[in-house]
Amino acid sequence: MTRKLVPGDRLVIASHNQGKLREFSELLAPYGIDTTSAAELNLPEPEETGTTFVANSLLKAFAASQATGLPALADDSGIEVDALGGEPGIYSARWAGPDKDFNAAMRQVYDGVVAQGGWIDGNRRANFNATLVIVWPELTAAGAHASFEGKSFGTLQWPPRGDGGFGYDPMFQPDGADKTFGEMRPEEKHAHSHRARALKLFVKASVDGGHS
Ligand code: ITT
Repeated sequence: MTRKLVPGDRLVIASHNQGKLREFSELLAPYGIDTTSAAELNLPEPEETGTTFVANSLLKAFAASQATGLPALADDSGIEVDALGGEPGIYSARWAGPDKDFNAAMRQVYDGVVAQGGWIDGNRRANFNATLVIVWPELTAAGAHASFEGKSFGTLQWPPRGDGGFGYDPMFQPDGADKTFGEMRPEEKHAHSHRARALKLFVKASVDGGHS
């Protein structure tokens, strides 16, 4: 059995990250879905004990769905730096520490790359990953959840540029662009972003009228 959201259906976005929530509301606006969020509902933040994007995303979606009885969509995401063997990856939020200091986290990425042989072209490749999981509370077993992955490949920049977006945006320039995500307007970022790509797959599979 498959399930699709129709206009007016309620969906909880299982996130407390205001940057992600802003992007989801922009990207879902055309479909008339009534969205709320884990942050707005004051749901507890589950501990991210998984070792993969999909495991952590499932854990967040499941917790929000259990707490609300609503379909829940979670996003586990991060930046994977080639020269760092894919780190920080699923630990991207944790590199910013309890104060969510992304200037310090970006500096840690920069220092790590420098330590791996220098801030040279071949060392600066990276990609963002977003893995979305939808949990349908009323479905069981096979149909109860599904995952969708989007990636954006590009080059790390130093110093960081722009004050738009969130997280690591000012130090990432997607391929085919001459601006960092931090310098882009929201719709420019969506044209290149991992989250918009994953959401497009979600919409196609799970939103009525989302196939076009
Ligand atoms: P939730 O779990 O509540 O959704 P979180 O910030 O803890 O919020 P994650 O565990 O998925 O989310 O961590 C992902 C981190 O990766 C996030 O905090 C950002 O720093 C970074 N990140 C993900 N997508 C990004 C994007 O589009 N631009 C910049 N940084 C991004």
